[in-house]
Amino acid sequence: MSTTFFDDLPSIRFEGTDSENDLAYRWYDKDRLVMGKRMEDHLRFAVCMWHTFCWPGSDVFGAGTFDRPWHAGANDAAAARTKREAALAFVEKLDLPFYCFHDVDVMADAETIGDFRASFAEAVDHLEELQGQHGRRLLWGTANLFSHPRYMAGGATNPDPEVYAWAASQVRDCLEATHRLGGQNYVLWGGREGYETILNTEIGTEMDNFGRFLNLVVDHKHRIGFDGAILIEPKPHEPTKHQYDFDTQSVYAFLKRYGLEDEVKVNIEANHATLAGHAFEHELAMARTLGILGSVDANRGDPQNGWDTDQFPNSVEEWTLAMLEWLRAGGFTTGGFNFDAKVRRQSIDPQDLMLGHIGGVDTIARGLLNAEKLLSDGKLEAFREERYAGWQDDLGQMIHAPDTSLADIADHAVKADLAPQRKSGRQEWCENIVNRV
Ligand code: XLS
Ligand code: CA
Ligand code: CA
Repeated sequence: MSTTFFDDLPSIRFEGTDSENDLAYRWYDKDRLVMGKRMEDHLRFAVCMWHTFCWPGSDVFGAGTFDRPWHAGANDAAAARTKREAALAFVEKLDLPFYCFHDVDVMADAETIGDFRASFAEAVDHLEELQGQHGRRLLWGTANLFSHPRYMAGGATNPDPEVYAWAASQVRDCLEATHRLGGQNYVLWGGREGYETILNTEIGTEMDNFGRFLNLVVDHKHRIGFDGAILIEPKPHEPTKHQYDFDTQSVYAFLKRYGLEDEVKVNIEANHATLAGHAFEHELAMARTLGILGSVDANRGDPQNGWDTDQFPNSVEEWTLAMLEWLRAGGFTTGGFNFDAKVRRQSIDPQDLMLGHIGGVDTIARGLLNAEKLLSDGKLEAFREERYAGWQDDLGQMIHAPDTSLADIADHAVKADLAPQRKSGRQEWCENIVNRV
């Protein structure tokens, strides 16, 4: 086996809450049964390529701060190979089952369409080997349709059909590679599928082109026999001012309009939920209710910064509420929790990458255990049921009967001289129940 950048780091294992070892899991005990299922099978954790191995620690004011050998020179074939080797070895050391990538994360830079395809194909051959060698699997793949200057006005919503066609080539290859590598999902985050100013934008044309693109992707998925899920990742803005995939509810409206509501689900990111002005658990609850919860990008924003800081999850409280919604949804089928998160740019040691993941893994595992307690204790569920019980009674049934009119309901209210009694919503009691775990 070749030597990789992370050779000096230990393998991470569960040691329990009494452990003094920083490089160990305290809560994530992969074989522990939670509601009849192993923790590892519940949580299906993934490490992302882009933040953890590609991002050099740069920001808009400064250059990269990390010393990674594959960043020393150009991103050529040799550098890309070293990076892939390091990445898969790292995921194995963390003992997490999955990883995720964009096409450009795993390959050498290439300008022409022919070189791009060749470089990506080489990367995919190598990844197939590495997956076997390290016993890791692909949670999802995605094509990057936002970094290259050609995509400055988007991929599927670009005013230029030639850019659209370039995007089609990338997505075809990346979808086929995801299928070949045993990927469980294929993600489309519409990074630049939005616009900056209405003065130069035809919203109708852009949305129809985007709808057409998605239909073509779904059609191709069926043609090649890929049985993973196609997922849209909502985000309200950044980089564009207005994005067509703002949040779960607007994505659902989009899917309905283009006839895709049974074909496409969502990949919900915690930080994108909060950027949209929602609680993370709201987005999960909405996706559950609409039947489109696919997968989750696990991270957090910063309560004082209004942008996508992509930090590692560290709030057990936030993740308890999230995991409650997630368990109510029945958990994942093809999805998983992907750490779309980056250590801060002053966290320059390789070990910091491990500490970030360990913290995120334990936060989510602990949230899961708390949510299990809340569900088995049953107080919240029973209270919710009781709050809506009237809908099972005669009036609730009558309101929903297909031949009932608005006048029928109104007449009932008048005839029965209805005087509804107010009942407490008991929010503080609910919050106290959560805090007890
Ligand atoms: C950016 C997104 C991106 C997607 C994959 O904000 O989170 O990383 O997850 O393209
Ligand atoms: Ca994401
Ligand atoms: Ca993000």
